[in-house]
Amino acid sequence: MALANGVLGPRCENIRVGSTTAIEILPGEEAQILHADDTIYPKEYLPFEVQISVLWALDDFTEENGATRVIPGSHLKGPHPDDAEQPSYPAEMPRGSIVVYLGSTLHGGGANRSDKPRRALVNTYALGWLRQEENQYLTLPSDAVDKQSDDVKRLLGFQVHGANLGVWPQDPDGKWFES
Ligand SMILES: O=C(O)CCC(=O)C(=O)O
Ligand SMILES: [Fe+2]
Repeated sequence: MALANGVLGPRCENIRVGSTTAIEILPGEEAQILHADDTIYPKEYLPFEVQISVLWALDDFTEENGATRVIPGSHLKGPHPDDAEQPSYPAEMPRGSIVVYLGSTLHGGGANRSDKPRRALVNTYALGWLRQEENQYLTLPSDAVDKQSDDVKRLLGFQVHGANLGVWPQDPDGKWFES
């Protein structure tokens, strides 16, 4: 959270979880196409980083089993077809580690040439004034949201941004009444 706030905090009042994904790459699967996760947003209007991704290894990540491949520095060049031809490197790491990449960094799951699945979780975090990749308000039943701490509710998007953006009566910070 400190990393996410450090990268995104200067451009918003609070940050949001964008998406929460579980990924299992099975033995024999080919490498994913190298891509930037922030292409869900119209980046031509946003000349700065708007999200970061945090990928948790649920198994040891090796080049053989499909460790996430990353092109270091690709966030500096912008979306150019040639960027995908730069060398990519596997984020080899023990289970329980994370790899963090900016929304515009080219990356992708590797090919799994081992005989076991390679599992991961990916959370993205985005500027608080952007629409979230996954619609948490429709995805999560309200009784499940009610059980969360105020900090988790805020992260899920149940929090106003500024004085008026996304007001709702049960906002943990009570902005409904101020707006
Ligand atoms: O599973 C991985 O290593 C990366 C997955 C990924 O980049 C994605 O699904 O956007
Ligand atoms: Fe990705």
